Amino acid sequence: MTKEVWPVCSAELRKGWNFGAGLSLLVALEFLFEKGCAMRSLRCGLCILATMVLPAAAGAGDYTAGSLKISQPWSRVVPNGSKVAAGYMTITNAGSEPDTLVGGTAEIANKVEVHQMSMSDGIMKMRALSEGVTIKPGETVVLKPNSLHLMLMDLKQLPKQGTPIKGMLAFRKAGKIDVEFDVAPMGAQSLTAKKNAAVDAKHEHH
Ligand SMILES: [Cu+2]
Repeated sequence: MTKEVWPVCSAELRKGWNFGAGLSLLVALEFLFEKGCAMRSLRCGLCILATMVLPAAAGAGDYTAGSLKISQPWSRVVPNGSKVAAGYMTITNAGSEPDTLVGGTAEIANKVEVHQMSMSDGIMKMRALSEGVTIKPGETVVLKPNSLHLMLMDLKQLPKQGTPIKGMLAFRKAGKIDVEFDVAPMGAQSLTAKKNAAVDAKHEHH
């Protein structure tokens, strides 16, 4: 299990790992206090294993809302003076009914809308999706640069790299879910863009 998890180890997963390690410490303390009981010791041993493995498997930036799984909400730094920033994430619908992301909130913005960017006559155009974006059963929708995104509008504060933005996502059926957007550097194409760029550069040298 861990073998499949660690190759995608990111800052997020390491955060999860630290959290897991903290829990493990608590469980280990309980284990020491209760060592008189063999059954309990066995149970605690299993707890330790579980807390060490589960946070890594779930990822600290993943959220569940009903049958929806929201992976790694993120944003990126924008130029000084900018009044808008974007929110990105991957949403998978594991349920049997469609659901719709209709909007949300972000602590740094007065307003959040669902937007779509598309090419029209060679020009990138952006429009608000007043109906939101629907995720069909079994479907995965990716909000990413130059595509679907949440628009954080009328900013009260600029996104700061490394400082997560607290926010909320609103779904028609699953309701409201609190999330945090991790903040990537300006122009990043994904949360792990730095890593990918390094890999690409290496490939170009071949
Ligand atoms: Cu937009």
